[in-house]
Amino acid sequence: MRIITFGTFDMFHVGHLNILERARSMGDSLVVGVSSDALNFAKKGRYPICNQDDRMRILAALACVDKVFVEESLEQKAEYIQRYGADCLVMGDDWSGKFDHLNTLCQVQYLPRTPAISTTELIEVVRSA
Ligand code: C2G
Repeated sequence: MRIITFGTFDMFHVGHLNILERARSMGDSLVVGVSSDALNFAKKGRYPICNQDDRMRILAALACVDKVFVEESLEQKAEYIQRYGADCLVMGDDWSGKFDHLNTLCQVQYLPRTPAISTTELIEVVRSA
């Protein structure tokens, strides 16, 4: 079973590692769509701290990740699922319900987020240090 997931994975932290390891353990391979810098700018009005090439290199180096690609648009998930032959889409539960319409193409599973850590909180902690 091939699993697919998506994310920015900026300032990579243990919450990111947890969801990727859990996603990988649900199947035989894990493909990760990494949100492009441009997509982040469009979505959040700022660029990620780490650029997309570095974010992709970090993900590609993980034992639990088999393949990475650039996610250019949030609306292209159906196309990516088909292109990479994914059987299951895994996302954190901050996205709960948002991708249910894709369950005609593959299973859709939401996993609980790791509490008390996020890129936003890391930025705040560093800023106020
Ligand atoms: N995550 C988690 N626990 C945390 C923080 C993040 O499980 N404490 C999960 C998120 O739920 C998500 C993944 O890690 O599934 C990546 O998180 P982000 O980089 O914040 O992803 P996001 O910017 O939400 O981009 O197409 C969807 C987007 O690309 C998702």
